[in-house]
This record gives sequence, C-alpha cells and structure tokens, in this order.
Amino acid sequence: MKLAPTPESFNSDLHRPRVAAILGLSLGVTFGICFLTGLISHTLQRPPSWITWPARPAGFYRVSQGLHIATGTASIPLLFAKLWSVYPHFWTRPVVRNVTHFAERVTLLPLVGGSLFMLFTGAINVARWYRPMPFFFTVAHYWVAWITIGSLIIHVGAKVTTIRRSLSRRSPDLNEAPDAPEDSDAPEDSDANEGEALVGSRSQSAGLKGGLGRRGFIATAFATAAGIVVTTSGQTLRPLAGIGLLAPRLPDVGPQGLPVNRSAVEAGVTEAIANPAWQLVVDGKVDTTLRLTIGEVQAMAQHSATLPIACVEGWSASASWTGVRIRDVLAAAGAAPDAEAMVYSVERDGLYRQSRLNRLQAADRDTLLALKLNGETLDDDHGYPMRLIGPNRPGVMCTKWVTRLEVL
Ligand SMILES: Nc1nc2c(c(=O)[nH]1)N[C@H]1C(S)=C(S)[C@@H](COP(=O)(O)O)O[C@H]1N2
Ligand SMILES: [Mo]
Repeated sequence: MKLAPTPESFNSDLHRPRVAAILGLSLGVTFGICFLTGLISHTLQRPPSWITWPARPAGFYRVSQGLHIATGTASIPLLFAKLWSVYPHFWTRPVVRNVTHFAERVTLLPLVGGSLFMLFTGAINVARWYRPMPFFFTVAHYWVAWITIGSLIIHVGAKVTTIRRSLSRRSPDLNEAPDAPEDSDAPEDSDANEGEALVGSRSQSAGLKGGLGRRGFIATAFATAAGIVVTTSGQTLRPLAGIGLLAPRLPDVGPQGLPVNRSAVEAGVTEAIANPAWQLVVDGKVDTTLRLTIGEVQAMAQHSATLPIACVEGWSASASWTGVRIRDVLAAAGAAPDAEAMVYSVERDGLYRQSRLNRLQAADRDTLLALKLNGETLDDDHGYPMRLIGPNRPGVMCTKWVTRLEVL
C-alpha cells in the first residue's frame, strides 16, 4: 500500500490534461487581454517620455478599462477551476524530470502566487477594500503583473506539447492520466464505463469530449465567470445595471446621476470651494499669469461635450459636460499652441489632486474645464466650481475642484 499519493491516485476526470488545457487556454486569453489593457491604463496615467497618448477615440480608455476589469473578474473562477484540475501534480515524483520540467516547475510559484495576488488585489481594489494592502496598490499590481506574465509565457512554452496533444481530438493520448510522462502508456479510457451512447457521440462533440463530469466542470467554470462578469458589468453598461447585483457602483447612483469616488467633504475642500474669492490661476510658461474669478470663466466661450468618466476601478458613466476649453484658457494666457499643462485641485493631499495634460489632450476641442454637468451647475462632489474632463482620459485624471493650470 502506498503511503503518499501520486498524481495517478487522483483518477477523477477533472484532473485530465484536457480539462487543464481548456481552462489554461481560456486563462491565457483573459490574462493576455488583462495584461495589455493594464499596460494601457498604466501608461495613460504615467506615460514614459516616448509615449504621447492621443485624446481620440474619446471612449478608448472606457472600453479598455472595462475589458481589464471584465477579464480580470472572469479569471477568478477560471483560475480556481484550473488549480483544482491540476493540483494532483503536486505529488509528481521525481520532483524534477528534466530541464524543461524544471523550468516549468520553478515558474509555478511566481505564476500561481502572482496570479492569485493580481486577482485578489484587483478585486479588493474594485471593492475599495484597501486595508489588506499594506503597499501601494498601483505599484505592486503593476510589477507583479510583469512577473506573472513572464512566468506564464515560460509555463506555456514548457507545456506547449502537452497542451497541443491534449487539445487535438484525434490524439491517442487524449486520455492520458494527469502528468503521465510523455512516453509512457496512457492508462485505459475511463469513459468506457459511461455507456455506449457517450462513446458513440464522442467524435461529434468538438470541444469537450467524454465524461459529463469534465464537461459539466468546465461549463460551470465558464458559467460562473460569465455570471460574475454580467452581474458586475452594470457598473459600466447601463442596460445591465438592473442585474448589477455584484457591481460595487452603478452608473446613475450619485449626485446629478453620476457616482462619486471622493466627496468634497472627504477631500476637505468644502470651505475652499464656498469661498467667493475663488480663483483659477494660469501660470508657468505663459505671457501673462491669469487670475480668473468664477464669473470670468463663465463669461468665456462655453462648449459642451458628452464624455464618460471611466474610473480605473471599472465603473464608468457618460454625461454631458459644459465649460471652457482648456486650449482657450491656455491661449488667453499666451501659452504655446503645443503646450502641456499640470492641473491642480484645491485639495491639499490625496493622490488625485493633480493631473497632467499632454499636448494632444490640452489641444483637444473637448478637453474642458467643466462648470456644468447635464446642464446644471456642478455638484460640490463633482468638483464645483470647475473640474477637468476630456476624451480618452482615465477618471483619476479628471481632476475636481481645479484652481490652477501650470503651463509646462
Ligand atoms: N481632486 C480630486 N479629483 C478627483 C479625485 C480625487 O480624489 N480628488 N478622484 C478621481 C477619481 S478616482 C475619479 S474616478 C473621478 C470621479 O469623478 P466623479 O466623482 O465626478 O464621478 O474623479 C477624479 N477626480
Ligand atoms: Mo477613479
């Protein structure tokens, strides 16, 4: 009698390489999209010197970040299903078989650890539960993403033969036991005891050959992924708001029908924005430093644009904004037409009290210092007396309670 289990002691169909390959392939797709959209979000917020993001298409960030959150969310049940499918490999002996096997095994720690870290920190950030993170979310989430994707690439490289073989329908190794060495005899087909009908229908069932257990397991993982994506997408797709059971925020709940991340009270700006002596200062590389009252800003040419606020945390909502064009304000101060600018809030601390406008964003016709939201004066919580809004701009960069533009 064996004292320790071997991968072969776990003879459930759920541990077949084909199950792992199908789940792994789906995870490859969701992780891939999540990584790329994550890079987009990161470089939009902290562009390296060689990237000047265009301001168009206006809704690009909204779609990209929506995909980021959706694929990250979908990955959670897929990852747990995949881990369940492959955990018998834990008992593989010898621990290391050859160089490829060694590379594959060594990268499992950063791969599994990194994946769990990414999905957990992403999920709690969306839920705005920051306490379990004694580190700065964006920095950690960014660097661990590289580690995770790096080990994923090595993992797929090491597994490519197994993946291809277990996915090809006609392969004689289709029913290979978990972790059976490549040249060993595959154990008997356990589908045999499932009756003629199933065996007969085998060749037609394209994706998920054989046992109902396997098929049901994969279907459950996909259904769970789809289910939580659909019930959280209400935070960005209005038609789904009605079933947004798990959506942390809904697009039309909040003052003036828009959600708020940080209220005027939380930001500690209530006194400053109620001060009748409020000024918008335009300085830096200008001909004349401007100090404009709210009335003077209101007296400038007003423009309206329908633009979304797209928060990094996945919710987004579209609204009509009215105010002055940034480019008009910069021109009035005599700034160069291709000027860049920093935008500052009256808020004293807080990570989002300032943001940068690159030359394309600053020059765009729809980049506004908005005074109105859907035709009404901005609510205090939406940035009264004025807030930055612009096309293809992450929510965190739509600075509220703007009091200064510094031309760079
Ligand atoms: N000054 C300031 N502006 C800010 C923030 C902030 O904390 N302080 N939060 C940002 C974030 S994270 C988002 S998503 C949007 C939310 O905009 P809303 O409250 O108008 O919906 O405002 C942005 N502007
Ligand atoms: Mo945000």
